[in-house]
Amino acid sequence: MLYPMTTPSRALIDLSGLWKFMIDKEVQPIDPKQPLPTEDVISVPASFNDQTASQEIREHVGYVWYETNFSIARALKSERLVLRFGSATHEAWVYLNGQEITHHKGGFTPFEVVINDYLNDGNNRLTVKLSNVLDYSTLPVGNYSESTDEDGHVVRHLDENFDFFNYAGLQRPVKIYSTPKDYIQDITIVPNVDLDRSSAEVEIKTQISDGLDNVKVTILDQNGHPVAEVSGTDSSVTLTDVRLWQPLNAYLYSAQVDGFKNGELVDSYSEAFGIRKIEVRDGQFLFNGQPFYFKGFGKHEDTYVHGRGFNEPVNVLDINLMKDMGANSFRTSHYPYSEEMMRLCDREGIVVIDETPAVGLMASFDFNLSILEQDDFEDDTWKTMKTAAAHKQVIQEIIDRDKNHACVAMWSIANEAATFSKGAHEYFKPLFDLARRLDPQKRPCTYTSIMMANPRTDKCIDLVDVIALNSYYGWYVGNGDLKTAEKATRDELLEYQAKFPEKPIIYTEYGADTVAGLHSNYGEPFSEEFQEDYYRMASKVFDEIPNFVGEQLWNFADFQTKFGIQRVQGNKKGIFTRSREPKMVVRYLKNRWTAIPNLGYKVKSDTQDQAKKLTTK
Ligand code: BDP
Repeated sequence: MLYPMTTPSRALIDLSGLWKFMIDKEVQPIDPKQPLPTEDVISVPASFNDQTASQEIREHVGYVWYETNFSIARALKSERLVLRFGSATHEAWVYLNGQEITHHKGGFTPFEVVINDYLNDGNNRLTVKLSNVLDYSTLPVGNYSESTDEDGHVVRHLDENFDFFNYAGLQRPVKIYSTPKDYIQDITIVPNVDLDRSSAEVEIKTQISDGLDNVKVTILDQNGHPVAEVSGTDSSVTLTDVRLWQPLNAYLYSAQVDGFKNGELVDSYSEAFGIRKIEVRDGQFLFNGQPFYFKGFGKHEDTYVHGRGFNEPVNVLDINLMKDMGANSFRTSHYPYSEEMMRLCDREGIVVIDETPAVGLMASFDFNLSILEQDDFEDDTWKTMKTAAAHKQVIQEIIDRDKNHACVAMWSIANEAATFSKGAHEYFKPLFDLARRLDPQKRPCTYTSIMMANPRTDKCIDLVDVIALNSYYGWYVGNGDLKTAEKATRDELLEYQAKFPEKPIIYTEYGADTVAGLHSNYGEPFSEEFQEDYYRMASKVFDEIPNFVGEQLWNFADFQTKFGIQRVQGNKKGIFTRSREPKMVVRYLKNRWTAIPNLGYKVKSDTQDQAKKLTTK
């Protein structure tokens, strides 16, 4: 799916700004044929939750309504006009001038609809009804129930089956873009790199509407100089002396695609891409032939006031803070992030593990590992969850959206699912197959596993290319006891390595809640001293394990969660506060990470030869 942008043949109208807003109390029906019966406003894009002083709005479960008005410049009227939502969380019904024009379920991926047939000459009223309900059929997963109040009205209850606040609303940009009537529908780019020759065969597939009869593709280097040209909707071009897209050293080419009709140029679109090769081999994650070491974070889209809403200055700051610390990567825990963030990472050379919103796929929580170790252990998860259809949809949508991004190095199919329970393999196998089939760049796939799933209990490790572990020894298991944690961490990693020697291992979560400003002479849990001791302990073990190729800690910053006795205004495992002030541990990690090279930190002998060849070029 193409990102909406202006080109010589396309215009863009941004509908950001103040929209009318109301929660639906479900007392009186709301008629989308009429203007919304409210004068209250909310800012778009952003979550609605933290923009008012009302607890009722903040914690509302059910439906909310948005409305804005726009008109279309006369010059654009003859064009094909597409209304596009960066996301609408979690389910949307869209009405234009009172008519329902589209519906989309899933709160973290874009969708669009052609609006020409519904437009008025003058003012147009765009109304959106949203639901923030999550249940056992949605991703993320929510524990949902209903009751009735004393007046007989339905009261909806949602207990999130995950550890982040259920922010919702029109959280990403809403835009209208124009294309000519005959237009370029999609572009797929696959670079096949020959590292020895410093060349690449770049495949470019273009989907076009029926009216176009020819396509010309010009490849431009990062300075905009043409380096190759080819025509046809299914073309391939060989580039020599290529500049590789490397972690923290990005280089972007672009494919300028021109669509023709009877020899006349009709539509143009320019898609950026990087040339890089990703392989998983012999317990290593190779980036352009060299062993890559992930240094970075699990994150959230979470900031004050914006909630989960698009906040570009904070995105820029976060990437700058990462680079300053010597970090090179993050995971889009626990849902696809905004397209703008992916485009930023393409430019900055930040490596992204791109995660679906599959979080909460676990019916029970129990650290009694001896029960789990029984071969036929089964909890209720795979009988209760009805998420397979939603899961397929999000895999399709995330790959469709992000397939060309150079920054995306791996797909994460789920976070902390009940992979230790009978039924998990049957559930996940088709999803991994689907992702592998759909991804034109055939990136590695993984899921991040919960501690209850270990080398003995996890039933799905055969499905992953990289073992990605969320581990909390010293925090949730043996809180405060770093000596025991060190041994447990080492033993577990060695066991994984021995059992699956060909699969590289990374940590996708490890961390300790830390209250900024809380200090302790005794390094007690929750203090900044404990957080630093905890990370020092983990780092020591990581460096001992040859197949351990990456540390993504939990979390980049403190973030908002649902209420809970373990959460004081949210999760405090950030190494930065929610407003991005550093906790003490940042200095330690900066020293560690700036000393660890992005490529070649843990080199095995055969890749050493390959690496030498490359560096002597
Ligand atoms: C893991 C989850 C993550 C939580 C984290 C924690 O993947 O979403 O926020 O633990 O408890 O279970 O801090």
